Amino acid sequence: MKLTCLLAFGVALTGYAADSAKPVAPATDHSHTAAPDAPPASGLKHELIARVKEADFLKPGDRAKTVKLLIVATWSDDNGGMNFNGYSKGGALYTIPKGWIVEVTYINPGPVPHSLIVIEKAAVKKLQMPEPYFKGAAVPNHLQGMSYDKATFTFTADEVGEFAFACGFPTHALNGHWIGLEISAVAKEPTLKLGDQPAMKAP
Ligand SMILES: [Cu+2]
Repeated sequence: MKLTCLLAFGVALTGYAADSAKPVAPATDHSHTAAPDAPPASGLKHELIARVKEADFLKPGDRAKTVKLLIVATWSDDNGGMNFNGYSKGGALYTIPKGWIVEVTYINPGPVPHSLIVIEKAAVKKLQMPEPYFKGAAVPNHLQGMSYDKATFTFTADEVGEFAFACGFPTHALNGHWIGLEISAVAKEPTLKLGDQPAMKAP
């Protein structure tokens, strides 16, 4: 099992290295060479996201003006795994009314370290991440990232503007590992837009 994990880790790293040099998805179909009980080539720990569905990405909070977000790194192979909830380069967008409290759960089921931090949208082009824009709006050790793990953080969306949920691991945001966060003075409730789908509300 240990050997298998190391092998999967190596494959994922190789895939990532290739991806950062050339923006194409790494080959992930090694099923014909893998043992029947081997994890997929991307090395995901599926138990971390076993019961997660798209409807869990945005849920009502337990109190008024509170919302729960679930943001999963490496949800799909999109952008070589450098995606959140399956989207990269701002392809998904959370809209939160100003003043709401945002409770974020972050999961990385994969072996490649990622993290999550709220920054101004313009900062996704920076090589190094700034500090979180809102107080507390990042997972611990966001520059180091974490693999096979989850973390939570809460912040108050007390300023209107265009922001991003970005990966704080150096160079990842620059390579597209971010989705959008708009804090709105006019939105009445939180929504999530995934790609071209209509914006969805919390169920
Ligand atoms: Cu990342």
